[in-house]
Amino acid sequence: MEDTMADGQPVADCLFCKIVAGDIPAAVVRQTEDTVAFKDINPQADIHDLVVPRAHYANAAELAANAPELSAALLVEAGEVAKAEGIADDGYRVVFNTGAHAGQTVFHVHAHVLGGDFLSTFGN
Ligand code: IU
Repeated sequence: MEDTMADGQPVADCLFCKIVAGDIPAAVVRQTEDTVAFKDINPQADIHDLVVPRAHYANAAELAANAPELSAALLVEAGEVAKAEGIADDGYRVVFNTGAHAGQTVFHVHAHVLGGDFLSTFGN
């Protein structure tokens, strides 16, 4: 798993830090003081957005351990994104992949917000 200082400072070669800074374009859905939400470039559902804190933390556990208020803000914002996308009432999924075995490829914590139709469930 990627190791960082966990102080929230931008990381030079981090893709999502570059999107937050506006250096790489993204289809932004919503922004707050603390977070940016944008469309996933390789959607796995009808609606598939990513919600990232502006501050850099490698994964959800690192975020929660070092910035608990920001981790709460990220979850609140995932709900706001679902509302903005019109999927809040029918239901949606929030996923945090953590580490290689989970398939995490970008080591700046991000909530996947997935919905728009029935999603496969564990075991069926
Ligand atoms: P993961 O949980 O680290 O596997 O998710 C990373 C996501 O970032 C994945 O769904 C990619 O499609 C997505 N993504 C993106 O939206 N824009 C990019 O430029 C790149 C990846 I690279």
